Parts: sequence; structure tokens; C-alpha cells
Amino acid sequence: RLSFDTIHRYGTVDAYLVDLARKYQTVSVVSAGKSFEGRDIKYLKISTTNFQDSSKPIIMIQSLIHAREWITLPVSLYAIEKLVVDITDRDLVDKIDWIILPITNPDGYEFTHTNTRFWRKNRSTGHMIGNVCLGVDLNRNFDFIWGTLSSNSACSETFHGSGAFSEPESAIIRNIVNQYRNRLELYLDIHSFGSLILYGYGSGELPPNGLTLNVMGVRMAQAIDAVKWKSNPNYRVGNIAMVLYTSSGGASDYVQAVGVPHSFTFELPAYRNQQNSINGFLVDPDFIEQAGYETWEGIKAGARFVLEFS
Ligand code: 0X9
Ligand code: ZN
Repeated sequence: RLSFDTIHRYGTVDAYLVDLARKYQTVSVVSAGKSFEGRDIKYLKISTTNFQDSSKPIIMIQSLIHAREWITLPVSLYAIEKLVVDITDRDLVDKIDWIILPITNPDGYEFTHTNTRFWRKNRSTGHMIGNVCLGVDLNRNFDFIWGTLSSNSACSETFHGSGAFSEPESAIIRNIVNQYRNRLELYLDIHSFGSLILYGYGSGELPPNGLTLNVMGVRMAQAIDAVKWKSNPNYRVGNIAMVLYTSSGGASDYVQAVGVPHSFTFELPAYRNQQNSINGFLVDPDFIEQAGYETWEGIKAGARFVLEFS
């Protein structure tokens, strides 16, 4: 078991995923490919039957596409715990197959521990101008109106790369989504911060089922709000461009556009210090387990919506 009193490093999480797959019959670990610097990007498949032969709906959860958003990691780890080790909602384990990818951007993530705490992008050096500015914003690198509402400058925090899927980390997500596209019913890309549940598209255009996405988003938000820390704001739900800002190349937009019916970006609550000033990406150790717990309530509400209406 991994504790919820600290944010674990890549190596610890990586070993934990392998260990779980060894111990539990319902779990298999998949090495989906390597990051720019050569770290293995692993995800778990969780199924009470044979994942490959199954026709159950799939829910996919991913975290840490942005390196500095540390609080998103325990959310994935908590979901794994509740689906594998400490099962309280049998139906969700029996009726749904789960894909959980805890560390989408391992190079950037390790860099936030060893060098620059607020690093956001990956660590790809392939697009440097002269010898400065590296890294691509993976959440601008997907093939959804790529390059139109993002930055072309390698020095920008929202640099979109040299082309859609120029980065191994985003190509890996594309491959997973394409492999399971016909069974994927819900995709959650977990970010921080802002207490938001967002649906497509980043252009401001709504998918045909936009109203359904709103209803589902509100259900998830209400489930979280019911158990959240009172000092944190309620979640707000809406279209990415309307609630936040416009963007292209987003992971959740790509997944929605290729036909996965329900795709969301979560923005977890911000960290606030005693004076209530916001330093959003920092992590309050007391909030780690709570973040896992309350977000799991939201994920469960989403899963129940899938079972009810899909
Ligand atoms: O800007 C982003 O990538 C996300 N916000 S964050 O503060 N975590 O960086 C929001 C992404 C939502 N946009 C799309 N999925 N298009
Ligand atoms: Zn983010």
C-alpha cells in the first residue's frame, strides 16, 4: 500500500503498479511506451473478467499530464485502492473495466522533484531554439484543431510542439484511447487547480451531446461538493472555453472528438495557506487523502451515470 501522507515519486509508484499486478488477479500492468527521457509509462487495467475479451464499458482515468499538478496523483492512486484493495462498490468493479494511468508525464514530474517545482511541460529537447527553452505542453499536443489556440514558441508554457503527437507521451495516450475506443464510455483527465469540471470543446463549440455532458458533470460535481472540505469552493461545471479559456490540442478534446461519448477535464481544488492566499500547485499533506476520497465520490457518480444511460 502507498500511504496518503506524501506525494510519491515516479519510482515508488512504478514499483507499486507492478506489485499490485503480481498480487491481484483483477489487475494487469501495461507498459505503454517510453517517455522522452526513457521512463516507462505504465497503466493498470482492472477487470473482474478478461479485460481483452470483455464487452463491458471502460472508464479511463489519467493524472499528471502537467508535471507540477501533484495533487492529481493521489486521486488516481485512491481510485486504484478502491477498485482493487478496499472495494466498497462492488457493482462498479464488476460491471466496468478500468484503465488508470497515474503518471502521464514522468520526465516533467521527476523534474519538479529534482529541479523546478512548478515545471508544467514534458522534457523534450527536440524543439529548442538555439539552446534555450525546452518542453512541450502535452495538453496542447493532441490532434484536435492542433496549433490554432496554443503557442508556437518553445519558450511558452503552452507550446504545442512541432505537430500533433510530436511527443511520445501524448502519442501513448492516443494509442491507448484508439485501442479501446469502442468500449470507452468515460475519460477523465485530472488536473489542478480551480475546482472545475470541464467538457469540450476548448474552441467553445459544443459536442452534439453537450447537454448530457453538462448533466453528467453536474452530478459528479454535486457528489464531490457533498463531501468536500467546507473551506474549499463548490465545483463549477461547464464548457472549457466558457468557464476557463480557449485552447486547442487538449487531451480531453481529442478523446471526445474521436467518439468517446463522455470526456472531462477535472481541475482539483487549489491549495490555500493559513492566510487563505492561493498557491494552487502546492500540496497540503492533510488534503492528500481527502482529495482522493472526494474526487472518488465524483468518479463514482460518473460511473453510475455510465451504467444508467449507456
Ligand atoms: O490549460 C490546461 O491545459 C488545463 N488547465 S491547467 O491549469 N491544469 O493547465 C485546462 C485544459 C482544458 N482544455 C482542454 N482540454 N482543451
Ligand atoms: Zn493541468
